[in-house]
Amino acid sequence: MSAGQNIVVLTGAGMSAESGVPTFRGVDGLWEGHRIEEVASPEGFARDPELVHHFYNLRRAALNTVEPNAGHLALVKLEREWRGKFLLVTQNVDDLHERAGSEKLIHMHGELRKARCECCGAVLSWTQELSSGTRCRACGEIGGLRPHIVWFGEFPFEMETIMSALEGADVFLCIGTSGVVYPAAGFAQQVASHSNCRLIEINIERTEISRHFHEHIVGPVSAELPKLVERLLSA
Ligand code: BJW
Repeated sequence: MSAGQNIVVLTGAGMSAESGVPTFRGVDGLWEGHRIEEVASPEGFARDPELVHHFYNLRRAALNTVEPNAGHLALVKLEREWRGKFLLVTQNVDDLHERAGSEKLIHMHGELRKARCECCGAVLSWTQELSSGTRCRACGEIGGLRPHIVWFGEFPFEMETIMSALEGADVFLCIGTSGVVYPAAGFAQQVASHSNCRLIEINIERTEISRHFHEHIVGPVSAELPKLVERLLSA
């Protein structure tokens, strides 16, 4: 199937669940009693910056304890062996795709291991804790650094590149996302409406967007994605 065909892969929290990164809307979907919308918004950060920094500090530190799973590795194989254009778009802010070896990758919701300075705009690699008292390495200002994360109400990164890849996609593969957060939740419908693109979803359950897919594979990514990649590469 891969000769001259373009593939876009979208991943969500279910991609990293088996690596030990909690999803947002599962049974473990609350964080210390807070919904994600309360901590992942500019309003939440303005209201209580230390709470929001604490949330991201814990999650950044937790990245040290997790590893890519068989699903991440399968996508690396797909990228290397696919003969058409390939783009991996992740909503995840962990770095498991790049640690597995993925290269053509867009983090549309940002990255936990980066900080951004609201004073000078610098985007800095960041593996330590952040607080309202942290000094920016680029401009020296204190208090301007925030997680380099797309919060509710903010514009996701690299949307032009993503939209153009979706327009030219022959295969759209959607993995481990509940399909409730836009604009990513709209990608499947968008692709289905304007092309002959084949749409495939992998999830442990049906989602809000399953009806748009030609094929809905039920099961965990670590088991189902390696099988699907073999099938796509041999078609
Ligand atoms: C497995 C598995 C296994 C488990 N194997 N599967 C009203 C209507 C429509 C839209 C809006 C509205 N009001 C506001 C909006 C817009 C808003 C939005 O969508 N809100 C909804 C809640 C309604 N969106 C925004 O504000 C976005 N910006 C925006 O829209 O700008 C304007 C714009 C318009 C047009 C074009 C472009 C821009 C920004 C959204 C920012 C999202 N940020 C977060 C948090 C930051 C990151 C962080 O802190 O980590 O991103 S929210 C959170 O949800 C996170 C995720 O990336 C995102 C998606 O979640 P995901 O990945 O789907 O996770 P879950 O937990 O929901 O699902 C996991 C799935 O995995 C489940 O289905 C499981 O079954 C499955 N699973 N284990 C396979 N082993």
